[in-house]
Amino acid sequence: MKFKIIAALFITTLTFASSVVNASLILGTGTGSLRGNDLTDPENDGAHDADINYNATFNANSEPGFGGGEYSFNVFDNVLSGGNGKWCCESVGTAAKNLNDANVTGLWVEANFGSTQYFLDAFTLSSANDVAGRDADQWRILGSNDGVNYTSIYTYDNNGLSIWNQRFQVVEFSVAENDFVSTQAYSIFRYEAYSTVSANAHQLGELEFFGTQSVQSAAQVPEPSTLAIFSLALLTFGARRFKK
Ligand SMILES: [Ca+2]
Ligand SMILES: [Ca+2]
Ligand SMILES: [Ca+2]
Ligand SMILES: [Ca+2]
Repeated sequence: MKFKIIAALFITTLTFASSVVNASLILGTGTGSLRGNDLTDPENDGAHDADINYNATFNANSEPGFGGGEYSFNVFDNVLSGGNGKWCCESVGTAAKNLNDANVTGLWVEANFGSTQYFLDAFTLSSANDVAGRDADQWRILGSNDGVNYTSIYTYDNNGLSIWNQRFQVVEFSVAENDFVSTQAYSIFRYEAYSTVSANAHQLGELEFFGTQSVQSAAQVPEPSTLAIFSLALLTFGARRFKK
C-alpha cells in the first residue's frame, strides 16, 4: 500500500516535471485570441495581403511575401484564416533533426527592426487550418543583431508532437511565465522550423513578437531636443563669426 502511494507520487512528480519543460499558455482560438499590437505592427493596421503599414522589414528563405500562394509573411498579417492568412506548404521533412548540430537548417521567416534592439518578453505562435500533421514539432525562436550570427532564445524539440491541440489556436510563451529568459537585446527575431509532425508540408498561422526596447538602441537615436540645442549653438556660433 505504502509502495503504491510512493509510486503514485513519483509518477505525479514526473508528469508535472515533463509538463513544465515546454510550458506555454493557450490564449484561445481564432484571430480574436491573438494578443495583437505586436512589435511588427504596434498599430495593428498592416494590410492583409501586402507589405503596407508594418513596422519591420521581413525576410524568409521560403516564399518571402504577403499574400501570394500562402507566402511566409502571412504569419505577420494579424489574421488567422485559411488561404493567405497562413504560411504553407514547403516541406522540411518529418524526421527528427539533431538540433545540437550547428549546421542544422530549416524553413525560416524573420522580422528585422533595423537599429532598434528589443529584449524579447513574449511571443505567440498560432496553428493554421490544415491537418495537424503539418504543424512543426521542432522549431526555434532565434535572435540576431547582424543577420549572420543567430542565437537561440527558445527551442521546441518534441518530434511527433506539436504545441497545439486545436486549429487556429494561439499559444503564448513568455519571460513572465518562465518559459524562457531574455538576457540579450536583438534587432532581428527569427522563427525557424526543422521538422513537422507527420505531413511533408509545413504550416504556421501567425507569429507575434513582444519586447522591451533596449536603452542602448534608444540612445542611438538623437532626441529632437538635443538636435535643436545643437542647431541653436551652431547658429549662435555662425552669427558671432559673421559679426566679425
Ligand atoms: Ca503599423
Ligand atoms: Ca501582428
Ligand atoms: Ca496570419
Ligand atoms: Ca517530425
